[in-house]
Amino acid sequence: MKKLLLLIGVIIIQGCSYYSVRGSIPAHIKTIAIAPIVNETTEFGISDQIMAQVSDYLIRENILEVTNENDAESRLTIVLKSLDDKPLTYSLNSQNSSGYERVEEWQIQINVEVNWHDLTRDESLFDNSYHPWGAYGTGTDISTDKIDNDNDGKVDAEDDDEFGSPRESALRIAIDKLSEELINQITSTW
Ligand SMILES: [Ca+2]
Ligand SMILES: [Ca+2]
Repeated sequence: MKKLLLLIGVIIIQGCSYYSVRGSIPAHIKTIAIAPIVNETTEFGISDQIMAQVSDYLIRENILEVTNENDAESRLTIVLKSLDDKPLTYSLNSQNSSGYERVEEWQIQINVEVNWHDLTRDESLFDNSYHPWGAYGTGTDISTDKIDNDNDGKVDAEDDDEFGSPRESALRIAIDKLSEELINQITSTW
């Protein structure tokens, strides 16, 4: 009986904690501004892409109102520290005449540092780093490369997220993951 009561208690507490989609965001924070992305890499155009995808995600999830910094109660600062393009797998019979292995699959990884700052109290809400990645092959389109580019268990036609030219699409996938991880962090930090 004690165990049963305990179980019921746990269910009630868990039920309450999922009550709001805002998760545990401090009650006085209702707006967020995204500071201009700092790009410390040589990858061209990636700042705009991160800005667009993270804002889209925030707006779509509708957790906080995205606004300009003058009106915002909190500020998200995103610094792109580095970007790695590295071989993930090699084909089995890949030794060519020159003795080099042929790369069959690549992984593009972005390394990002993020700070979420409470502008009303001038204090940090969190500091975190993220290392999301996407995979791509040597084909023409990631919808037909037989690679699970976002590592979600669905490959090519099974996955709505897998489309487009290899490297650009793998980068989009990495930024999508960044957006998702960031929003999860925002709603679960407190
Ligand atoms: Ca997939
Ligand atoms: Ca694929």
